[in-house]
Amino acid sequence: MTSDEQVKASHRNTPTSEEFRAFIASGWADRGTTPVPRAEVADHAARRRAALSQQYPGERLVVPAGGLKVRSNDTDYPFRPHTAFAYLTGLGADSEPDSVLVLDPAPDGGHEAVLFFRPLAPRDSEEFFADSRFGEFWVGPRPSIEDLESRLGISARHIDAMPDVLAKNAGPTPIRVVRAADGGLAELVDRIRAQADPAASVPDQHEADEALARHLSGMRIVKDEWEIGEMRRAIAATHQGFEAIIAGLPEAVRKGRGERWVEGLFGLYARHEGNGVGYESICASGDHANTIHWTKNTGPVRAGDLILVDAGVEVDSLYTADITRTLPVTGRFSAPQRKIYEAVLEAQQAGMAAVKPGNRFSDIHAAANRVIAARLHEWGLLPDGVTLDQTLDPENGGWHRRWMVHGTSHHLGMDVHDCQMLLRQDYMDGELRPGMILTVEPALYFKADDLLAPAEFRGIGVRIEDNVLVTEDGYENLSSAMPRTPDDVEAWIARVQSGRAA
Ligand SMILES: [Mn+2]
Repeated sequence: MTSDEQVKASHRNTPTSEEFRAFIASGWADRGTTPVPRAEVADHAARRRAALSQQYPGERLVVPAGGLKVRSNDTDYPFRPHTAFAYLTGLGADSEPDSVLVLDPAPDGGHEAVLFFRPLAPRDSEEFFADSRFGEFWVGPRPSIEDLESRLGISARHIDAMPDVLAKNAGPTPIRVVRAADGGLAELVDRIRAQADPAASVPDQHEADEALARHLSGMRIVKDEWEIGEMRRAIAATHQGFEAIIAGLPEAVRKGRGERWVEGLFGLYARHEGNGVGYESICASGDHANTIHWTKNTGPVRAGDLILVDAGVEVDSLYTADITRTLPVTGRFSAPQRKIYEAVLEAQQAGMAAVKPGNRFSDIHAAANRVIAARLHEWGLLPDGVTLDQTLDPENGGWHRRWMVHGTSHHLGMDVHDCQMLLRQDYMDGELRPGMILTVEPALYFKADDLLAPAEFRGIGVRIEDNVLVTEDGYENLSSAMPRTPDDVEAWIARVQSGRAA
């Protein structure tokens, strides 16, 4: 409900006459009355709201979409709703900024869900033609209240009615709000709570808000069949984007500033196939691969180097893939590149083998890391006298981490780092369950200026990342269609660049 304030230029204010306003409001065809069909996601979202309702009997829950964020003056960043809002409403990329989902406790138990938003303005309003942020002339028609109700199977109301609904019986009715989604709305809820009970502890209220956000984050940890389908679509689109990159590698080398060319190729597919990229693409050629989150992508793509691409398409429902391939720019791995690549691949296989119900999330990292540490030990890179067991000692070891500092896995879904708010006991130490989707992404990084690395390794960074579904008896690698072994990667590049079909 609280988009950033825009800086409007006073020199653009144009006075309008009553005559003009009547004229511009008239002479348009009827909007039509065909009901919007119910979305497939509506039933899933209803089930999610019902599960949430059970958890918080008698409490009013406020889940905002968030507002527009100003990029400069009167232009905004593209809008993306808060994930909890999208999960509970089924609205994805097409969400309206400033919408708010309220679960209001019903007198007979349970909750009534109401979606507050700014519906389509009538044509005789100033907004219709004069509001560059929300007006139909400027950004197109928004849905009407009836449109959203029939599409989502949820009651909808004008956003202006929301403050009174939030304040109703605010004394006896505890209210929780997802604060991170919309700071302005969180402040409004704070004021309502303070008015209803000035003696109540604000830190306790904020802790209750936090607990709601954590619960919402954790609710998404096991994906249903519909969500798994969305993930498959995101991964298939990502696969296409990677093939576009492979096809474009020779041109990326030729053009200079090739990392940006690669980023652009992927972005084209991400926008065409989905809502966009699920996170800023990492297009890291040569030594840039050793910067874990290299998103500047300003460098050249050079023949003979590897290019590490970590990218994912976010589909319109906001589920995103997160895949990394490290590709030889000219189609063939050199001997040192292959040696490092094979160690990382072996670690990834070990990590994936640990993906099964009953194992803990952290077992994946432990399995992959054991391989990474073993190879570094075997190559003589750990300090003299440090054994494999010593470096793997969680308290006093860790020498191998110089070449692999990050975790091997994270949950993946509507957020690229999904379920991020969970506590350690439910995330790192949590048991793997069927329906979870996570990444397995070990790596080895040898910086160009790393004097402890063999000269032939310097400037080589390799990461391999796949998206894995926990099944009843193990895992399914959802991105297995994208080649991973060095031979398969070489054959993949040759096939795509020759224009042959798979
Ligand atoms: Mn990742």
